[in-house]
Order: sequence, then structure tokens, then C-alpha cells
Amino acid sequence: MTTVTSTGRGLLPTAEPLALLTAAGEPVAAPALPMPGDEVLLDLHRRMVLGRRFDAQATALTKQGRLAVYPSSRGQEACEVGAVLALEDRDWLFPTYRDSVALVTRGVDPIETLTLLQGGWHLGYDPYEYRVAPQCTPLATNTLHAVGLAHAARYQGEDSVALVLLGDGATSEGDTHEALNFAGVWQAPVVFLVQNNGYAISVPMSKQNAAPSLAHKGIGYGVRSELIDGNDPAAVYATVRDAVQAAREGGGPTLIEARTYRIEAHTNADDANRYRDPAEVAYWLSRDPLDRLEAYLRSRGLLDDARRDAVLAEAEAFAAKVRDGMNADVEPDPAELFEHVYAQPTPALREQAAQLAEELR
Ligand SMILES: Cc1ncc(C[n+]2csc(CCOP(=O)(O)OP(=O)(O)O)c2C)c(N)n1
Repeated sequence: MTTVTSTGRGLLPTAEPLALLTAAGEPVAAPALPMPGDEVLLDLHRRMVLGRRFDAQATALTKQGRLAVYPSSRGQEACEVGAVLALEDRDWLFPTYRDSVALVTRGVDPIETLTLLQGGWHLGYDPYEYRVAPQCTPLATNTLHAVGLAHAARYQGEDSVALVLLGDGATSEGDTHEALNFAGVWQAPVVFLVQNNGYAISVPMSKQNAAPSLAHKGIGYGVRSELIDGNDPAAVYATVRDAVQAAREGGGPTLIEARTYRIEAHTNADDANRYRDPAEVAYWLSRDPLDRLEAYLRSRGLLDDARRDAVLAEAEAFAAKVRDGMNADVEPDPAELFEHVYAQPTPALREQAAQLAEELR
């Protein structure tokens, strides 16, 4: 069993979160992993700008009644984008309700991405087309699905890896522990990325965790674990890429705890002022992942105002496309409710479809 990563670390995470860039965007001294290449860094920047604009647009759509609910990931773009860009096309992503930005980064059509949150009766996208599992709302169920798929893929001789996204709250669910256990036993090619954004709705970390870190939760299951700065896009990309590569080469699973922060409320239905100090939000705004990457790119001469303006213009066009798509009134066919449930509809389902058709006549 491989217990040492290419960074030379064993099962235990580092005491301090691993970073490649400081909060001010300066490279750290003696980094644990190499800095991603310039093209990757510029791609990270572009996708983070697009993702943030998409997120703001989706939030606005809830206020206009065009979207039923939206869990924002503003402030978590380093994780949403960095982790997805670290995957290859043949890999699988297992997201949660908070990970719409990860989906659009993966290439899922933005309107298809939002169909579920719009309250449509089907998922919106084809999981097989993008190798993106349905966004899961029941916490931690996706951890089991990811381990199962990863194990099955290796069993079938494929070299694809499953990346599962989960929150700090989801690590308190039994499913996560069952998934970690069998990921360890089977040495499944799966990477668990815990986006520790400090809260499970209104419940802070201190009320649901006694371990030194969430990363420590992999150790007892024999799952190599990393603690990283989740607002450092370079560190997220490099760590996930390293873990994905290790998994692909037979090195087994990795659990990564990324320390980040949810800037917005849990969803548009939540009032975070009731349980969070504004000073805490201000502190995290000063550790913004996009500002950090921009500062670094500018210091390297890789980003100037013209390039940034071009990316911002692209993001505006992207948001306009999302607005237009979500503002289009689609007349769903009620009969579709019964489609895609089973490959062969059951007699009961056929009966219900006929009953509805009769009622609508
Ligand atoms: C099995 C299950 N229990 C409870 C809930 C209700 N619930 C929805 S979101 C949430 C908090 C999740 O927090 P976390 O895992 O940290 O993710 P975040 O929302 O911060 O991204 C809870 C308890 C749920 N969706 N599923």
C-alpha cells in the first residue's frame, strides 16, 4: 500500500494548511508542491472570474423568482475551479448542491446546470456526457457513489479517478465514514475534497468536530490526508492533481481538507447575520482567492488590465446567456414526468401516466 505522496508526506496532514501563495499573492518559501504552469494559472484565473459572475447571476435569478433556490459558492472559487481543472476528461466528478460553479467549469451547460435548482423535474444534464454525477442534496451520499464508481472502474480495467466534493458538515455523516473505510480497504482511486467553509448552515465547526482537523478523519481508515489553504487556487490545483495522479497510478485514495469560507448565506432562504459576525466575513473577504491569484499573476507580468478586462467582458456575456436561458419560459410536457425513471416503465408507472393523460384531456 502506498502511504507516501510525491511530496514525501505520509498518512498525516501537515499541522498548517499547505499553500503555494500567501494571502497577499506572494509565493511561499519552500513550497511542498511545484507551482502550476503559467497556462494553468491563467486558465484558473479565467474560470474563476467566469464562475464568480455565474454565481452572482444565479443569486440574482433567485430574487427574480426564476430560480427556486441557489446555494452560493462565492469565496470558494479556488476549490470549485482548482479541483475540477485538475481532472482529466475520463475522470468523474461527484458534486453537491453547492457546486454549480464546479459543473460549469467542467463544461456542463449553465442552463442545464441550474435546471435542478430551478425546480425542473429532471436533472437537466446527462451525467454520462460530462462524467458529472447528479448534484446531491442528501449530505454525503455522493461519497459512497464515488467510492463505488472508482472501485468498479478499476475492476473494469479503466484508469479513471473519482473526485467527490463534500462540506465540513457532511464529514459528520455516517455515509462519509463508510465511504472512507471502503476507499481505504479497496485502495479505490477516489479523492475526497472537503470544502471546510466553517459552517453547516448555522452550525459552526466547533460544534461538530473534536479532531485536530477534518483531514485527520481519513487517517483511521488508512486514507492519506492533506490539509490545504482552500483559498489558494494554485495549492488546490496542485494538491488535487497530485492526489488524482497518485490514485490513477494505483496509490489509493486521498482526503483533502481545504480551509475556505462561504461569503454568502447558506442559500437565498437563509439569513447568515443571525449566526455570523460581520468581522469574520470581512476577514475572509481580505483573503479572497481571486484577488490572491490576480496579485500573483500581475507580479509575474502574466496579467494586465487589458487581459483582465477581456476576461470580465467574457464573463458578462456568459451571464447574459444564463439570464436569457433562464428567462425563457419553457412549457414542460407533463407526460415527461414519467420518462427516464426506468429503462422499461413499470406497469404502475404506465397506469399513472395514463391516469394523468386522462385528467389533462
Ligand atoms: C442527510 C441530510 N441531512 C440533513 C440535511 C439538511 N442540510 C442541508 S445542507 C446542510 C448543511 C451542510 O453543511 P456542509 O456539509 O458543511 O456543506 P455546505 O452547505 O457548507 O456547503 C444540512 C444539514 C441534508 N441535506 N441531508
